[in-house]
Amino acid sequence: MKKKIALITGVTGQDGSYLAEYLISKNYIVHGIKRKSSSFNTSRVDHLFQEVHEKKKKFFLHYCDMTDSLGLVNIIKNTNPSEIYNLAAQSHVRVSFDIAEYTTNVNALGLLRILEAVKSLGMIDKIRIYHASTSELYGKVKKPIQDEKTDFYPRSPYAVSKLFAHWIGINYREAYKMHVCNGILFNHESPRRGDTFVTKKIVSSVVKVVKGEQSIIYLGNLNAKRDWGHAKDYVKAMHSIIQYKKPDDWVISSGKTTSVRSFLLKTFSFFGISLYFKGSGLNEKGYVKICKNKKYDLKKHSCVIRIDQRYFRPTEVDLLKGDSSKARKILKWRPDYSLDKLIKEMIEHELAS
Ligand code: NAP
Ligand code: F7E
Repeated sequence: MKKKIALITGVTGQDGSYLAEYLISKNYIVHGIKRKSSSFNTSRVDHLFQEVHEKKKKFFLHYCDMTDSLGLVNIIKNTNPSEIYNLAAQSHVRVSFDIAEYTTNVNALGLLRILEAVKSLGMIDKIRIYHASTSELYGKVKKPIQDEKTDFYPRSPYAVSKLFAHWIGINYREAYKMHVCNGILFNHESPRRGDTFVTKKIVSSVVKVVKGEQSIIYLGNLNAKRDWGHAKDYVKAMHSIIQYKKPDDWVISSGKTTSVRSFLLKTFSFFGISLYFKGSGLNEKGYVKICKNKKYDLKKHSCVIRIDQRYFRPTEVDLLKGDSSKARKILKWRPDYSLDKLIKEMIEHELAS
């Protein structure tokens, strides 16, 4: 049987790397786009490389950038994919306030460039496109639980750029009958999460604190609530979404919401450590209440958490909680990971590295 060919933008990122693995396991040939960097940026996919001269190669990388229209045209033409997964993005919400124009160029116009490339190459009927939309679109939420019908209220340049991409995908679907799907994915994490996202930062910092390599963890808004899942579960949903007979928009979420504070407490509790908090706002501090494990030299009442203004956003998304009933019912999508299982895996990875 002829192998399916997929093209993944953002293949060197958290999701791109898990998706590439998943598609290879399903017998796909996977082409990925990496951008030029003066330092190595392929650590998440290095294990997928095969000898360049090997005959049955399943994984290929191509230099390009989401800001390079002609480069995208050439790669789509030369790789001839039947599925494109557009995962490339400047994906950090806080950073999008600092580099708003760049974020918009990559995240909003990036998808438009792909759509135009597919259209001008005359490949509309040959290619299905999955776009990485996001729960950040809900922003200042209009409903306590968000689904595909909930109105959007984006709260950052990142979210506004993704709003454009979301709608331009729908517009090309309706205008040119392109098979463009939006996966409205809620937060998903893993040991491969970028170091400056809150879950990865908390896990790696807590491990450093218990090992005695760091004394204080500086964080921002501890009261924000997120609906966290595992990236491995979420890339499976991407594949199901693109296989579905008609292009559509899908919420993918765990359905549970947890505050940053609770995530922090849970992570410490894996080491037998409980905390208490004193003070408020920027003066709030977290202290060790009990350290059950004698292995860790953490004194009772020692301060381990402080708040730093720099990690706050000018406009925050306070609460996200997704209703993924549609995907669960129609696509039969079910996550394997609970939040505790996710944290455990992230801690074990951190301890081993
Ligand atoms: P990530 O780890 O930050 O990966 C982003 C990828 O995009 C990386 O491969 C990055 O390359 C690449 N990229 C950035 N700018 C680029 C450019 N100008 N040209 C080409 N490639 C570029 O993000 P992720 O967590 O895997 O998320 C994947 C996608 O889902 C993103 O679009 C994100 O916005 C969206 N999303 C994520 C979540 C989540 O919770 N993870 C939830 C909803 C939606 P480098 O490796 O060189 O930096
Ligand atoms: O922040 C709070 C922060 O940066 C989560 C991206 O993948 O998911 C991600 O966006 C929460 C926020 O992720 C720190 O204020 C507190 O409320 O891990 P995050 P995010 O902003 O939710 C969505 C769905 C995407 O689409 C994005 O691409 O945690 N927070 N203290 C902190 N956040 C960070 N980063 N660092 C802190 O020290």
